[in-house]
Amino acid sequence: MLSKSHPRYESLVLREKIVKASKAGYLADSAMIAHGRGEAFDYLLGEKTTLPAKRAMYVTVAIMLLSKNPVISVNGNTVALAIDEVIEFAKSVNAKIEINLFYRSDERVDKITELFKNHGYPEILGSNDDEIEYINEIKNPRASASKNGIYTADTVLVPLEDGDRAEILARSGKNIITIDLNPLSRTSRMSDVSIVDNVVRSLPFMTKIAEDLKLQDKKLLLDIIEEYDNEENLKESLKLFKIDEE
Ligand code: PTJ
Repeated sequence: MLSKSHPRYESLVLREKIVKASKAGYLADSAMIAHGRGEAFDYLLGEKTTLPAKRAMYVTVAIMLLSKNPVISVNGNTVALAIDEVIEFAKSVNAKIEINLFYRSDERVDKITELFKNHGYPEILGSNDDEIEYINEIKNPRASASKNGIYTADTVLVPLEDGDRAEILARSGKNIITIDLNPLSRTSRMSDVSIVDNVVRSLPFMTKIAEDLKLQDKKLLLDIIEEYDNEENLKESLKLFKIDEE
């Protein structure tokens, strides 16, 4: 039993979620390593949502609200840490959710599909019953894409991954957005919008932004997108990492 008075309480709660999900059998074997990497970056960030992250989140919501077929891709870690937050955000911007695993196995996909059903979201894409296409250029199991989801999407949010998929999807003309605590990851560098923040903070934050932006004119959303420079924003994010006492 974790005590709320522990100074690292929130971080320990997240670790416990990862351990529980690992025991439930739907995480990748290396999921804890990926989590540890995220934890380290978050530590250096002061475990707070920064201004550049907030800016990227406004742009994300604007893009998703203007998209015809926005899709949120989820892997084992994202589900373990933030399944309800993903569902809430997807509903707020009218996006679909698709299971896409780097270490894909039918068993893991079934378990995650079941979990979404239990959390009131039976319409999950990328399940073993779904119509799956393959993106040729991607040479690993992330190539699988639901015909009605990532395959035909105009915008894809790919949280918590470091790989070549963002670059390949972006090249195919889709808007690619990531939530990654590591501003130096290949996915962060290759995405059109990179939110350098923890998925557990950014997803609920974006649900709130969506409530506001949904009521605004299309022109304002277009202006938010137009004014944004991801490279500049990533540089600003990087500067906020604390590597000394000052
Ligand atoms: O479920 P699967 O089979 O798709 O596998 C999922 C993992 C995460 C194991 C797989 O995608 C993987 O190995 O990922 P990487 O290459 O370790 O990349 C994970 C990225 O997510 C790293 O850049 C981390 O810094 C970042 N990260 C970790 N935890 C968080 C995070 N970013 C945001 N929020 C977090 N909580």
